Amino acid sequence: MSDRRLRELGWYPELEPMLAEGRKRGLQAARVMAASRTFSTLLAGDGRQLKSRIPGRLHHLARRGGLLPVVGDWVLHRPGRPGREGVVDAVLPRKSAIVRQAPGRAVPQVICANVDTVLIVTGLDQDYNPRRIERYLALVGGSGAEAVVVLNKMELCRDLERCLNEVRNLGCPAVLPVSALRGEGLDALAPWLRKGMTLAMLGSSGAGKSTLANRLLGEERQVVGRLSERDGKGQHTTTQREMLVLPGGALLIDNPGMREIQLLQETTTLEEAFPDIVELGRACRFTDCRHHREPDCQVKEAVASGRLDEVRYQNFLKLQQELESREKIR
Ligand SMILES: Nc1nc2c(ncn2[C@@H]2O[C@H](COP(=O)(O)OP(=O)(O)OP(=O)(O)O)[C@@H](O)[C@H]2O)c(=O)[nH]1
Ligand SMILES: [Mg+2]
Ligand SMILES: [Zn+2]
Repeated sequence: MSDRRLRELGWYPELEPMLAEGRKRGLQAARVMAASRTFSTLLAGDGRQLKSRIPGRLHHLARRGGLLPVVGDWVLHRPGRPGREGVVDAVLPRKSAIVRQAPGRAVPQVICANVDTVLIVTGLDQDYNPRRIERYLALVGGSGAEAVVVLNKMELCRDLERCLNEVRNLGCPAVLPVSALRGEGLDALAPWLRKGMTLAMLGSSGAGKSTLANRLLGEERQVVGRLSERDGKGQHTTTQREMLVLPGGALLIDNPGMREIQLLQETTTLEEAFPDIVELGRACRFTDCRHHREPDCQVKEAVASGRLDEVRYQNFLKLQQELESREKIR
């Protein structure tokens, strides 16, 4: 039987037979708190953090559809001798997986696993965009996790009722206004923060995910970034995905801010994703302008004059290129 301590880290009974088999071979179960291509930081049932190597065998299997550890995974590992790192032996089946579209890659990428609840964190400043929230809801919809929309920076919102209604109309029953900075509204998160529950925060850079993590931790552990003075966006302060253990025993994954392009579904068209650019492009000299190297391009003109965000334009070019290469493959 697995002990209570594993359950407190989010263990689920379906994995029990695999652990029993693994124990016969001297393997132990642990949860991935941080992951790179070569190493995982594991949290063991006794609360210890261990460094464990990803052997070539797992990379080899991954090329044929096997799993490589991501944050939130349960793994079987062989502990190292005292003071030495161990080795990850196997990644156990996932009960949920948060997947994003990686730019320039055909296969969607799993960013974290075994999450019970995704907190879709949006700032009620320039970040607020119901259409983007809708895309996050679609992404979480297929993951096996429950979605909760956290409307952060509530003290900056002039018409909170309107925003709340707008987001509730997207079909998500749980919409919570909070101020991570001031520590307001956080009690409403309690039902999702019980011991052994796993949460992951998704949202754009600057939405306040790490600020919220620090609030829930009760200490300034995660680095918080400033917003750019030019466009009020975040600066991708968090770069490492990491699982944190909250004082009440819930596990919280702080993610780096997502870029617009990583939210796009397989079926997305350029027109759906970038209606503003399509609109600007109506005035280009060539009707089939790709807004890249063509002369008299109104889209490039809008970037040059600051009316169109440079990063958004770059994302447009990336998606255009990606869609064209998909066409070629077909
Ligand atoms: N006014 C206000 N500002 C906030 C609030 N929460 C966070 N911020 C500010 O928003 C900025 C970005 O916060 P972060 O917590 O670093 O944002 P993040 O989502 O972790 O961003 P990345 O790590 O880049 O993805 C900081 O200047 C925070 O002080 C809030 O409730 N109200
Ligand atoms: Mg952050
Ligand atoms: Zn153009």
